[in-house]
Amino acid sequence: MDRAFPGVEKVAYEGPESKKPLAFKHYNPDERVEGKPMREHLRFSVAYWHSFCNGGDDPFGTETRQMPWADDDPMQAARNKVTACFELCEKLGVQFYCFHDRDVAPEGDTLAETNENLDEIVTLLAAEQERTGITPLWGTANLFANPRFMHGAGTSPNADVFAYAAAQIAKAMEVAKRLGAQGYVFWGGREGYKSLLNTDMGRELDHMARLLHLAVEHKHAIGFEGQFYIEPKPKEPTKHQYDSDAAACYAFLQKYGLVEHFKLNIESNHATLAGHTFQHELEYAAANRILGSVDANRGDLLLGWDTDQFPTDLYEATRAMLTILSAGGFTTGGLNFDAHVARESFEPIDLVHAHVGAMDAFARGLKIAAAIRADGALDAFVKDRYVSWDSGLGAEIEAGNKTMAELAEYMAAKGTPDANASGRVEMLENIVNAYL
Ligand code: XUL
Ligand code: CO
Repeated sequence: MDRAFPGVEKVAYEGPESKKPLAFKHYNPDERVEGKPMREHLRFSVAYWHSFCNGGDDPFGTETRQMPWADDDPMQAARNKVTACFELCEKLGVQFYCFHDRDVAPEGDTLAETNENLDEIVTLLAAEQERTGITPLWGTANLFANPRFMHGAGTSPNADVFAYAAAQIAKAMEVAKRLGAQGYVFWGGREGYKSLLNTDMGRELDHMARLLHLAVEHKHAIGFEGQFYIEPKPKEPTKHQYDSDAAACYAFLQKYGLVEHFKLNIESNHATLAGHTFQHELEYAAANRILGSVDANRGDLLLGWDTDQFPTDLYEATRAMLTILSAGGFTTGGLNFDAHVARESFEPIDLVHAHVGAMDAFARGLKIAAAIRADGALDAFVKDRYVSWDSGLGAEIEAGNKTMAELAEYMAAKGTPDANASGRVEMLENIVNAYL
């Protein structure tokens, strides 16, 4: 394979007036927003699996995508994907990529052969990283595609499958270390159940926690310094996934003494599958100081599955950036486009259009969120809404200085509480719209 995206130049920032499809209208990497260049706020990442492995098949039809990196020899295809990935990242000006072990190299007949395949490709990835300065935002292990994981990985009733998962994680973490990945994600692909009739839920949760504790120990043993994340998702492929949403993950991490070792990787489409908004999940993670990274994509609210579309909704991007900015922004995390092109968008250039639009949507969301924050209209309203807690009775309750009996006595003497103030929901929605 020569070039995967021939004829595509490096995508340039041309400003909001540009009509050129493959130009950024809003993403200007060096432009400073709240004192920091946009590239450092947004930390975009290309997802290896959707971009270079997923050919567009669905339950009703075969692959449609033209993939110049394809080859009958799976190792040659893997080598070609490396070239294609770095070509795409360079042309987009994206600094990061994310991958599962099995995205970058095919499985062999034995674990040893599989690891050899991986090592060969990781050497190529390292060379391309050296050439370009592009590095992994995070790595992960695919513990869901191979039939051996049909009952789960960490939650499998088969202890040997648990051991296989551990071996795979150990190797994937070593690869992440070698490539300088800033993080490592645990998405519990099949860590859940199809039927409770055959499931010992309590035991499965204990096993999952054991696997994560082993991962923490191994991380320290090999000196990998990346951040660990759990990626919540409520269903698909299992009927119920244990990491169903941010709150379930937080409860799990607390129960098993893992909170200090993990943050969350919040995915927009997973939030909506859980019956939450994307912003809800981000806020919940931020409120509990476990907001780590984001898989930026979009679902279709009329469909009940993980459609993983590229994110182009400005309102959604604005809301997300409001929460991310107020949480202090990303440190090790970033915006990974866990998204694939539509089955009918089958040409390589469609992948470039998709990323350019998504990057521009988040750049615009960032600028709009920063403008809203600069005026302080929303923040001032929220602060004022809780003013009764800033002094007097509220401050005493917050400080733990009042008993329930004292509050009963206080209210008995006062008779009725101070009047409520309006929540002004529509006024606030109008304020946000005024910036879009
Ligand atoms: C699946 C999903 C995964 C994780 C990484 O829905 O989002 O691709 O992001 O395993
Ligand atoms: Co994801």
